[in-house]
Amino acid sequence: MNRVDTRDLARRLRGHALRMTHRARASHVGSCLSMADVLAVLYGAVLRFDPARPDWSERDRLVISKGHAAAIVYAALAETGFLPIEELGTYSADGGRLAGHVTKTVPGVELSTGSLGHGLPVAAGMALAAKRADAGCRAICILSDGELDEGSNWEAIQFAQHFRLSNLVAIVDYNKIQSFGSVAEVSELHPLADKFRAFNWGVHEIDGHDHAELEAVLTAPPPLPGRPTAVVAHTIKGKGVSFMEGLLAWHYKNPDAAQLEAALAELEAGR
Ligand SMILES: Cc1ncc(C[n+]2csc(CCOP(=O)(O)OP(=O)(O)O)c2C)c(N)n1
Ligand SMILES: [Mg+2]
Repeated sequence: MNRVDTRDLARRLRGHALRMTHRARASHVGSCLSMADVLAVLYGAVLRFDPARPDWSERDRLVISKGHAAAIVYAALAETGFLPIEELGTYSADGGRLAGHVTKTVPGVELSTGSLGHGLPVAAGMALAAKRADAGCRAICILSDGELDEGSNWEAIQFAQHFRLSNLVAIVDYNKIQSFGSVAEVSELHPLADKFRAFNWGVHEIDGHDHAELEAVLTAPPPLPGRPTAVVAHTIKGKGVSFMEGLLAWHYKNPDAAQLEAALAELEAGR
């Protein structure tokens, strides 16, 4: 994998997600922008993959458990050579393969997701299989914070430490907002890092928009040797577009033409 400028990649991913949700009149643009930096660092500097061989047995397995953020996941796959960039114009369109939630028939996607709470259990199974095969690859799962309301996650968190899945990484996109309210209102998670620690996970707690921090923790050995790793990534829903940041409404709303233009101008100005 060639080293890329991850900030530039993140900016392109944000631009794609804005255009895609505008064109498709689709929801979840705030969810996409929240994880743009995490995805850019993963694909630009961390993951082991080969777009010419999506099924390469030694690839790292990236499971996107917050499958509603599909637009930016497809954007990342297009920017890294799994899909033609032009295909992003078919996002959520009839007859296309880029469905509104992450779908496994798209090259580079490991698991269809959208029903929250399934990604981490499957990623734990992938990590266990890789460990038993001595394959040397990792399973990395991106979860949303609201998704941790699902009990299946906590079963997987317990399972993963028991089987000493040191090749498993859970990245929590901790933007403090879910679909009908803040995390604090719906089901408070604080102190989230301590919860993982209590389950015998090693934990990094970082700014999920800081590329240097992201790259450092995602390339480091497990902080708790022999155990899985949680990256509690503090983020801002809608990050990168001033009038979307931290606002619940952009979980559902899509940008109209004027808002798209304003958002793209902000991204351009931020270069
Ligand atoms: C099992 C399940 N219940 C409900 C939903 C509907 N739903 C879609 S996104 C979402 C929550 C969004 O908030 P969060 O999980 O924090 O994700 P974010 O967009 O903030 O990253 C919900 C409840 C779902 N997709 N799956
Ligand atoms: Mg959230």
